[in-house]
Parts: sequence; structure tokens; C-alpha cells
Amino acid sequence: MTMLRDQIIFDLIQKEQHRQETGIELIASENFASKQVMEAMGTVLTNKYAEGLPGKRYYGGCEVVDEIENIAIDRAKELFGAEWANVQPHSGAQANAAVMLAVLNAGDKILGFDLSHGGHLTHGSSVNFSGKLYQPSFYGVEKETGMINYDHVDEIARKEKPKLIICGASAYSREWDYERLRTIADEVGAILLADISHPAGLIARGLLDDPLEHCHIVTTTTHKTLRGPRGGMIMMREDFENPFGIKTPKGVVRKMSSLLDSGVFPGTQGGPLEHVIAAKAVAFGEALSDDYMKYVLQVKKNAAVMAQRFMDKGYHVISGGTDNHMMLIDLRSKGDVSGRDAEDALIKADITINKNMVPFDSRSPFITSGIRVGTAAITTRGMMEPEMEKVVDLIDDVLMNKDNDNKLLEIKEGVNTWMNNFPLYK
Ligand code: DSN
Repeated sequence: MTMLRDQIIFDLIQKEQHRQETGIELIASENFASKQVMEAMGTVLTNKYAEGLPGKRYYGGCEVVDEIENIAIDRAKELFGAEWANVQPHSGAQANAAVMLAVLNAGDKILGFDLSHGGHLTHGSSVNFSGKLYQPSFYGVEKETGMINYDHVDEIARKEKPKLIICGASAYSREWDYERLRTIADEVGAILLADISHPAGLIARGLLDDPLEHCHIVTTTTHKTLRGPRGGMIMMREDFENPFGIKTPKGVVRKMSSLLDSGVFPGTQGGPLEHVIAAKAVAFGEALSDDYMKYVLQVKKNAAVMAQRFMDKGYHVISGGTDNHMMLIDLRSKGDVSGRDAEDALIKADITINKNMVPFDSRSPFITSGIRVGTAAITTRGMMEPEMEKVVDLIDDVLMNKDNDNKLLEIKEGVNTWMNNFPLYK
């Protein structure tokens, strides 16, 4: 098979690699996968159809991908202390869709963390399948503390009586009280789902509380703090014998694990991406290593230092700090630059963040009053505590000079030179 090399696309890939290498990456959901993780993705495994599960496929020739998927499952279980895992979801959103399809009927009530307070689209937003197919209600953070008040969650749960309670967030920097949430779920007979997409790596290595101890089901992405390929998965600690008596569409009561497997395939997905599953296996292997343990410890330390530096510079960090890898900054506290203007100015200096709603935001989701910042990616590049302070100083410099293009260019040149000290894929 001879093909002309598609220079247009490969030149653009090169250009993107240059962008990643020369800039400061602070998007809290991004990271840099290792070369071997990416190598596993770019393989012949992409050619293989393998609907079903290892040993129970709908296609022939699956012996090798069966071995690979079994290794991915075993490593995921070892990493999180899970008893069961499905590593096929293409993303975190797909994992959540599969869980909801498996355990809910259309029109059932769900209770999630408010998107505008840091939740996720798939936790019941009206523009997402989860808000269209099910009846959502939400809990949020308190205005004074920026933290979740679990008495309030309890109150809403008792009033709404949801069938599913979802915890986990895209922009919440604090620990979750999974034990209390399980008590609340038990009181109202709800299933408790934790979506740990953001802090998964810190949870895996014991740096944050363990949701698997209390939540019936746990979903995650594999590419954020976990530093694997773009993807998702579902886990359970115990093979809960379906205490809720949930039935299949044919009216049969089956084990929860079996319902969840069916929720993925044939429920919401077709053929699994075995090249990505191989890369997940590689990433889980890496995450079990001592090097990764050092990495996640540093991610957490770096975030704490960064949050403190923002506060020292006069910025309001929502909830007054962070327990994980990220923080949410309310820019109304200094300069009142909108999140959108901040994002635009920072990108001119090759510093990438995302604008983000802050709780009780006065601006729209397209403009916002805040930014979200995370340390997962820059820690992969080898940055330590002193670099965190410098990064905050650079951000402050940009925001205080956001309309001065010459100054922004000067900062950008400094950033590009500085990033040479933190080689990525060279
Ligand atoms: N886009 C992800 C994030 O940035 O947190 C959530 O889906």
C-alpha cells in the first residue's frame, strides 16, 4: 500500500507540537501523555473491530485485543482498588451516558452539581442529553465559602428524591465528602455516582479521599491528571448485586456490572477503540510507578503554591485555596478583567488557560468573570514550586497590561525562551 504522505496534516501536527512545547499549558483538564502512550495509539489496533468484551466478542480475530483489554482492565483495577472496570468508554461524557442509560429510565430524577458552580454538562445540564432525558435538580456551593454545604445537598435530595445523585466536578478545587453523600443517597434510595475525571490521578495514588469506598459507581476520563490517552472508563469496588432491582429493557434483573457493560455496548457505543485501550493500559502501568507517585505529589504541592501566590497578589481564589490540582480565580477581585479578555490576553503571551464561570457569576458563560488554572500539565514538564510563583507573576503581568500589545509580545518572548528549560518530547 503506497500513499502520498499527507504533508498538509503532518505540518499542522508539527505546528501544534511547537505550540505545546513553547507555551505554558494551564488548562486544568489537559496534560502531556508520554511517548509510549501516544505510540500505542498510533498502531494497527485501530484496524480491529471488537464489539463485546474480552472472550465474548461479536467478531473473530480478537485474541490479541482480548489480551490487551484484559491487561487494561486488570491495571485499572489495581490502580484504583476496583473490583470491576469497563475501559471502553470513548470519553468521560460517554462513560456518564452509559451509566445513566444502564441505571435510569427516561424521565427519572437526577441530582448533580450545578454547571455554573463548577459541575459538568453531563451531570444534568439542560443542553445535554442528561438534562433532556432526565429531570435534573442541582446543588451548588455557598456564596460565602465557595464550598459545598452537605446539609443543603441533603435537603434537596429529601425534597427531590432523585434516583441518581452525581458528585464530581470540572471546576471544584476541594475534597468531596463521599461518605456523607452515600448517607444522603441511602436515605432517599438513590444510586451514588462519582465522576472523578479531574482528580483521578491524585485519587488513584491516595492523595485524595477514595470515592470507590462509598460510591456505587465511579466514572473518569483517562487523560487529565491520569495522563493517559483521551478516553473514559467506569469502575466499581464491589460487584453490587443490583440492590435497586434495576431491570434490563427485557425486564430481567441483572448484576450492576452487567447492566453497566450493556450501557456501554450496545447501549451507547459500537466498536471499542482498541488502540486507545492499549494506550490506557500503558498509562495505567505508568500511573502505578514510583515516578508517577512523585509526579502527583508535585502536582498537588504546585497547585497549593500557585493558589497562595494568586492570593498574595490580591486575587480571590474561590474557596480560599485548593486540595487538588486546580483552582478557580474570580477576576473581579483585581482589575475586573472578564474571563474572555483574560483568556485572549494570556494567549497572546502563549499562556493557555480557560475562561470559566465563577459561582454566582454576573457575566454570561461566553464572557465569565473567572479563569480556571491547573498544574497537571506544567508539572509533567518538570516545573516545581518556584516556577509556580513565576507563572502567577507572568499571568498577573499580562492581566495588568492586557491592552498593551508590545508588553504582551515581550512577555511571550520571555515565555518561549523559558519553556526551552522544560523539554517535552525532544
Ligand atoms: N472539558 C473538560 C474540562 O475542561 O474540564 C470537561 O469535559
